[in-house]
Amino acid sequence: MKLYRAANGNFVEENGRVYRVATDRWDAIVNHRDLRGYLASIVDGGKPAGDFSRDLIQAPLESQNVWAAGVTYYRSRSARMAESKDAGGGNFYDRVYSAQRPELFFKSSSESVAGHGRKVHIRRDAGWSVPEPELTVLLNRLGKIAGYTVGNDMSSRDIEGENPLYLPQAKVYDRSCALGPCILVSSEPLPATTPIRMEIARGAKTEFSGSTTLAELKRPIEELAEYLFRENSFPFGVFLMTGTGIIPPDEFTLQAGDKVRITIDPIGTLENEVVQTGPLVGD
Ligand code: DO4
Ligand code: MG
Repeated sequence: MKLYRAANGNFVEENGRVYRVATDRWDAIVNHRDLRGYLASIVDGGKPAGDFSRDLIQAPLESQNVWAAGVTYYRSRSARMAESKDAGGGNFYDRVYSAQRPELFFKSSSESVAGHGRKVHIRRDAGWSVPEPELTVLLNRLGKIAGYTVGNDMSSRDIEGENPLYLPQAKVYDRSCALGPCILVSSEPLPATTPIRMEIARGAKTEFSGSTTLAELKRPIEELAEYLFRENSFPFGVFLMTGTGIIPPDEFTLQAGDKVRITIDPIGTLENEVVQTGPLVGD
C-alpha cells in the first residue's frame, strides 16, 4: 500500500485505486500502532476517491526531520576516499565503512525537504555537486520501520572533499534533501534484490544513469535505526536515509535545469529539477 500526502489531504493507494484517509493529521497517521492494518481498513471499507491528483503530492512528512547514514556502500567509501585524499581524510571513510558504529548525521529539518516534482538546490559556492539516491525509511516514534520512500541526499563533493569537517555545509542547506513520492507500507522488508536506479537528464540527453541493489547495502537497516534511537527520541518519528551506492564519475557535476529521477520499485519514482538560486527566502 502506498500512502500519499497531498495538498488536498492524505490518500492510500492499493491495486491502482486511491482512497482518502479521513484524518489530515499526518503525524498521527504515520505513528499509528498498526499502520498497515489501519490503511487496510480504509481500503476495505471505502469507496475510491475522485479528487486525488499526482500534481498535488507533497513531501511525505509533517514534523519528521531527516537523518542520514553515510558510507554504507563500498562505492561511497571509495569515492569519498578519493575526493578527500589531498585533505588526508581518506582513512576516516575506510575506517567508518568497517567500524561497528555507523556514520549518522542530521540531514534536514522537515520544512526544508523538497517533495516529488519540486526543485532541489545546488550551492552557489560549490563547483562539484551530485545527487545521492537513497532508500529512505520512515521510523515511527518507537523506532520501528513504518514504511519506505525514495530519497535524494544532494551533496557538494568539493566542499566535503576539501575537509570532511565541512560535511554539514556540503550536505545541509535549503532543499538539499528530497523525499517521495509516497510511503510504501508493506508487511515484508524490501528484498535484497530491490534495485535503486538513477537517471540525470540534461535537456533531451541522459547525462548519467546508474543502478545498484539493496544487496550492496553493508549494514542492516534495523542496526542503523538502533544507533539513531540510542540517545535520541523522536516523538513524531523520523526519516533515515540509508546511504548511496551510486556516484556519477568524477568529471560529472550537476547544473541548473538538470532533472534527477530516482526509482526504487516498488515504491515509485522521485523526480526533481535542479536550481541554483540561493536560500529559500520568499519561496
Ligand atoms: O561521509 C559522508 C557522507 C556519506 C553519504 O552521504 C553516503 O554515503 O550516502
Ligand atoms: Mg548520502
